[in-house]
Amino acid sequence: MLNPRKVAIVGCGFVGSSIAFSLMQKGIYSELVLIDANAEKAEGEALDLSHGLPYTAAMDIYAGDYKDAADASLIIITAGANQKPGETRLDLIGKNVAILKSIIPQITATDFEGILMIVSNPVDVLTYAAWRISGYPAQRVIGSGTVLDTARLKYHLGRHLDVDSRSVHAVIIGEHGDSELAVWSGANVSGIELNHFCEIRGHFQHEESMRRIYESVRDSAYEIIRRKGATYYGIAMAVARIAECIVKDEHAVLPVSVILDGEYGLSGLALSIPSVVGKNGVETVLEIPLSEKEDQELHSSAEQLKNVIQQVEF
Ligand code: 6V0
Repeated sequence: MLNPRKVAIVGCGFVGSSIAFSLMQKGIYSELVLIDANAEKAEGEALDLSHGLPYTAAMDIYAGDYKDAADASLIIITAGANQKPGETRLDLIGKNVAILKSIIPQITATDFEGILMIVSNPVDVLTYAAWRISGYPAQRVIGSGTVLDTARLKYHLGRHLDVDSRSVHAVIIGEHGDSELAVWSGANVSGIELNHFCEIRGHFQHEESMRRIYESVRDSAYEIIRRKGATYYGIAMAVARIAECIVKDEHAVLPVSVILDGEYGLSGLALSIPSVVGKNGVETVLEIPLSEKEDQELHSSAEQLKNVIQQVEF
């Protein structure tokens, strides 16, 4: 029987342990299982996190194996190699598909009925691979997608306009990677069209500002990895937000990576698209209005991912 308040994380490196910390702060779960090929690492993280419990909500945190995760409502996979300075996300594909092939059969061998969330990179390709390997219905397999990139976009726009980033409505879609795109045509601040809001706040160089902001978002991971070797806090917050939507059955719209089945005329891949997310995973993939240029960019992003997927053996 599925326990809605139980979550498991596979891979307890920088990203997995930061997600665990972030989930623990949210107080939305009563049980957290940590799984890692390096069992001692998972045990160490579980101990360290547990010592903070007197200052958060009560829950059980322990290192375990796939049998312990069988009744979780969500399994988050962060296992795998991360980008080294100069590497793109797509460079990780061979290593990380092989890791997924070792992990997923151990999950499907149990009677796990929950949602599988992929965070390891390249996240869109691995989400598609996880769907193919698991045989689960598409709505139960999601990737963290561009939820992080969208937060980065809102953050930069918020700074640019000196407004709370939570009042900014804008989204990054496509690949979580170099071919992602910002949907400027629909961007607004509390309903005020973006360029108009920029002018209200004294900014008139729209094209130049949008180009600079987009590039900062797209290149964020490279900039962080160059300075500190890995990125983990932002993604941890993004994953915790997705997990919260699932636990609370929020039906919130988030740009998660989803398996496409004809939306935007695309299929045979996973891509980050705003979707309604609730306790059953992806409820509806939304076909949001795009300008002609954005539509072309989305299709070009999809084309690049499909070329990569064609080279992967499932
Ligand atoms: P890390 O710190 O090297 O941790 C990886 C962990 O995975 C280690 O503890 C390994 O022992 C464990 N591991 C490896 N193979 C297995 C296996 N077969 N079963 C169980 N555990 C295993 O890497 P880090 O945590 O920095 O990154 C993890 C992944 O997240 C990488 O692929 C990153 O590229 C990816 N990221 C994804 C982001 C996103 O937005 N989707 C953001 C940041 C990083």
